[in-house]
Amino acid sequence: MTQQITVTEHLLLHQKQIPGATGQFTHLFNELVLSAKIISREVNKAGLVDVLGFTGEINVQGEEVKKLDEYANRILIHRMARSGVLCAMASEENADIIDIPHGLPQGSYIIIFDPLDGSSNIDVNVNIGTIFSIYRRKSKVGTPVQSSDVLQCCDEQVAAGYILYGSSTMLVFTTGDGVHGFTLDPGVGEFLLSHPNIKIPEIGKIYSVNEGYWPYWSEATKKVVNHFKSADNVHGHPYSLRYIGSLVADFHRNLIYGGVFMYPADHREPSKPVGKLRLMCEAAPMAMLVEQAGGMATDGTKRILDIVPHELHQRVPLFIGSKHEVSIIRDIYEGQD
Ligand code: AHM
Ligand code: MG
Repeated sequence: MTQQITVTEHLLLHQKQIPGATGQFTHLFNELVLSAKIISREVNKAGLVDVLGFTGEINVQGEEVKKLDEYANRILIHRMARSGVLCAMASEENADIIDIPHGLPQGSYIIIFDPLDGSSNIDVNVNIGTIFSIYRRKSKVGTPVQSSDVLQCCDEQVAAGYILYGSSTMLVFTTGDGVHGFTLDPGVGEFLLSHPNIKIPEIGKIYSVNEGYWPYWSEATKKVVNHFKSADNVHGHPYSLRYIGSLVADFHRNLIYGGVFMYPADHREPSKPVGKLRLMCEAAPMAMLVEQAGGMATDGTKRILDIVPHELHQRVPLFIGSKHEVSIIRDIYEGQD
């Protein structure tokens, strides 16, 4: 650890610099951090569930055993609803906007999350993560929340980040003043500042994409991927391919080492090409992070943060990472129009 500073201390120090700050945001974040610790504890014992024979529909307490992603979703909804500073939530796991239950105090923030992204990796002990995105409502406090409060332009995010459940648990986030990484010290149960002011290298050496979908890609997408596979690029040799299939882990590696993550639109559905990743709970928060770290995020041609969502679970192609690689991708797609 470079400094023994906790995430709460970091926020309090930062908050002092914001005129008119009320402490609501710090409160929201404290609830998020506690949820992350609870989810991390459960993720860490996921393998033991089999060993100890707790699988199946009913556990020894007679309770239904929930899948880990459902558990993470429940924890987040339960804790965040009681933070007293939110007016609405949305989750990748829930079709609609989640209202704050009647009778609980409310505030002006909105949180959108993917409770456990990459959850198909849980059974094989591969890294997974929680992704979050925070907005402030536009309509008047005390009036019913409008869908336009949730479907705001992605550039209106006030904070975004993820928790990576890996060899250690890390919280990486931005409130618009750079990207900071905190590592959970299990001995003291605190996230400690381990990666202050993360900057993504301007030029990377890694490309990350599920190349198995090659037959479903457009000619432009094949050209993009060929650029990184060939020797005809800035390095004079092919890039390394690294793909975990877990966005948080793939993104985190490229953030630190430099490189580009791609999830292009494809023609798996014959109707029209579509990306897989969700704009609001996956692409937008990662886009805010990468820009704050000095990188770029586009849907091929358009900046992700310039997109105004028209629905909660909208999907989008995603190209995100170091400036050099994302610019090359944009130039290739723009040249194909
Ligand atoms: P999920 O939200 O259902 O977990 O799916 C999102 C995940 C991302 O973590 C990852 O980048 C992507 O799906 C991998 O998809 P694929 O298996 O098609 O490569
Ligand atoms: Mg997801």
